[in-house]
Amino acid sequence: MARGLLIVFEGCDRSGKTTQSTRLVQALNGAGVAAKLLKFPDRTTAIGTMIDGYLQQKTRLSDQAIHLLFSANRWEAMDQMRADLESGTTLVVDRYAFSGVAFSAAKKMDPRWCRAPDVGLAMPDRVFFLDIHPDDAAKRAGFGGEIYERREMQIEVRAQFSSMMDKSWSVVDALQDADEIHSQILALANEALERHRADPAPIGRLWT
Ligand code: FDM
Repeated sequence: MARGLLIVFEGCDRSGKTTQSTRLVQALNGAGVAAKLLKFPDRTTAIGTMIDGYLQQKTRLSDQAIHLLFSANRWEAMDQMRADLESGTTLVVDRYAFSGVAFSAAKKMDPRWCRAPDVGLAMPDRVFFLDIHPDDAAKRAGFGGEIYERREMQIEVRAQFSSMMDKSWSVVDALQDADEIHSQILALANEALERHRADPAPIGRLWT
């Protein structure tokens, strides 16, 4: 049996990642493809609780410490993720290490330092970047008051994401109708699954 694919959604706040990642998993499951939804940060773990306190501005942490906690939150999920992928389950992940680098680098941290703790994570097979200008995103629901929900920060984050794109990324215009976005992404995901079935490749290691 072919392993599952690791599919990642990235984008600025309120770009529709949660809606679209949920819909993709539902569509894949409906078509008989084993798929599971994950989200980073996973706020349900002990590390995730610390991250949640920081994001909600209840606790303070240095830029370096919070960056490493975000990375540790991915590493604590990695054994299960690899096991799921190896057993044929496709994982659809709402934010991943690219958010880790984009948000920290937007705070003027060294991008090379930011990448280091995530080196060797399971490599995404496809990244869907839901692209929206932060001014358009701001017209959606109001900012929730978390620490990074500021216009200047979001603009810098978007620029950081752009600098990380490679051929595994697809940029999707997030201003389109949600159904249209879903069908574009589903078509791209199905294409990736078909290519993988025809020519399976082992799970790669990120940034190695
Ligand atoms: N975020 C998310 C980071 O700064 N680093 C990371 O590694 C990850 C995964 O946390 F502002 C930021 C991005 C966002 C915040 O994300 C919480 P959600 O998707 O709103 O829960």
